[in-house]
Amino acid sequence: MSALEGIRILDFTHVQSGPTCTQLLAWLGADVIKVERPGSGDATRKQLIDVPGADSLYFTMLNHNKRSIELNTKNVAGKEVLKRLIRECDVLVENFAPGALDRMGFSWERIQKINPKMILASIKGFGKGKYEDCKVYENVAQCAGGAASTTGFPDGLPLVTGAQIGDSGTGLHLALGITAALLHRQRTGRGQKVLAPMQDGVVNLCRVKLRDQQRLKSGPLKEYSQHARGMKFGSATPRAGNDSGGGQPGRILKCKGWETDPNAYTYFITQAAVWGNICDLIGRPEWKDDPNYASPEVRISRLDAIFDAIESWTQTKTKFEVMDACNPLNIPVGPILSMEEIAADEGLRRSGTIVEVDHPERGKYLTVGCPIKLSEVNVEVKRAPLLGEHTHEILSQVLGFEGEELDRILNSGAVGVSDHEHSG
Ligand code: CAO
Repeated sequence: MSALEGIRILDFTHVQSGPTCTQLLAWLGADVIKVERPGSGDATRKQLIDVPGADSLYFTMLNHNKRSIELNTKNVAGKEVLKRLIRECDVLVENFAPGALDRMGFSWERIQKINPKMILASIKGFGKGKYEDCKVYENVAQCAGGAASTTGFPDGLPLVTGAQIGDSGTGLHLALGITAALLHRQRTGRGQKVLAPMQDGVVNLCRVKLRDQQRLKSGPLKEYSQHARGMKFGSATPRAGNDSGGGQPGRILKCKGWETDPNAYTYFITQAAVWGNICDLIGRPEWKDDPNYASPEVRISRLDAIFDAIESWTQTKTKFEVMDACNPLNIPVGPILSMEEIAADEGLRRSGTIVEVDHPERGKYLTVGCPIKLSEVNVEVKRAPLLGEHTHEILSQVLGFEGEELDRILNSGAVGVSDHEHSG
């Protein structure tokens, strides 16, 4: 039995942030019904197209295990269908621009009247306050959440990261909020509103940088490369390059082949507990007892020299050879893996985190499966639905429309019934 079996989600999400949340819930067994505008659906279906005529990877990789209904929720009959969906579902998830649900005629008060146990879960760019009406995309959230100001090199521009911490990160936060609200409802019988603002989610993920902001009052941040290089700290947490964010200094170092391979690098952490092993490995056993190198406190001002010496050693090995040599000695290192290498990674394929899915329009494609592993739940990744693939099925089986009533809805112009409806 799936963890969330029996939970029905009215999925009003689009683009990336909301769909990552409902995809997680679908993987964990919820019945996710994605409501899409007739004719076009989620805008990402036709964004970054790689196979003409087929739904994009952008869409298919964010909407697995869901059903799709095409419904114009601004049409009278469409609103009637939406009302029935609200009655039949446990959770309504949305990430529209602020106010869109109210403009559609479905305020929180009205939703509660239709279904008093409903959980209304929303992603917005900002929480309550000055910016609450703003539309927000991934990189805006990364900038407004403090991530960009602390990412990059000290002498360079602020940088956004490839990890989608604004969108997918907030989707994760919302999924946790929803499961908590479901548990709460089980005990109290009451629904509630759950809000995950993207700025707040990014701030949560940047917690160590706010830690450093406060530490600045007590003097320079000694673990930052700036300190050893004699650079002055300003009033805000600076960009730290590839310095480790914790108390164990780390850097990205060149490996064999770096001249031609942009990813021939390793992350190397000089964890204090294994300092002796590092010295032996790189051919500097004398550093173990040298008072200039023997303790973390004295090493901090010599990090450039230390990492130069380690790099002289890593450059003689491939990033995987570095891993093989360091792991038995408990030295924490990590190869810089390219997406090409991730796609081919046997371990990730075995664990179901990288999976191949078959799609009627695009054929086989790779996607990221459920990254959370439950010992009692087996997640099968099913392809994303075609637009309106389940309109008829949802109207009749979930909402109980039949006969003339079903015909009336089907002919009202409020729903789209796709050609693919019965293609499975
Ligand atoms: N039937 C009829 N109308 C529908 C509909 C349906 N099935 N589904 C959506 N609509 C309507 C909405 O009601 C809204 O209409 P109004 O503007 O008249 O109220 C309209 O479509 C557009 O919704 P939107 O404003 O949310 O979409 P947008 O493309 O203009 O903005 C985005 C996109 C992402 C910037 C905005 O939704 C947003 O800020 N969301 C919250 C933050 C967020 O999740 N951002 C991450 C996105 S991923 O990077």
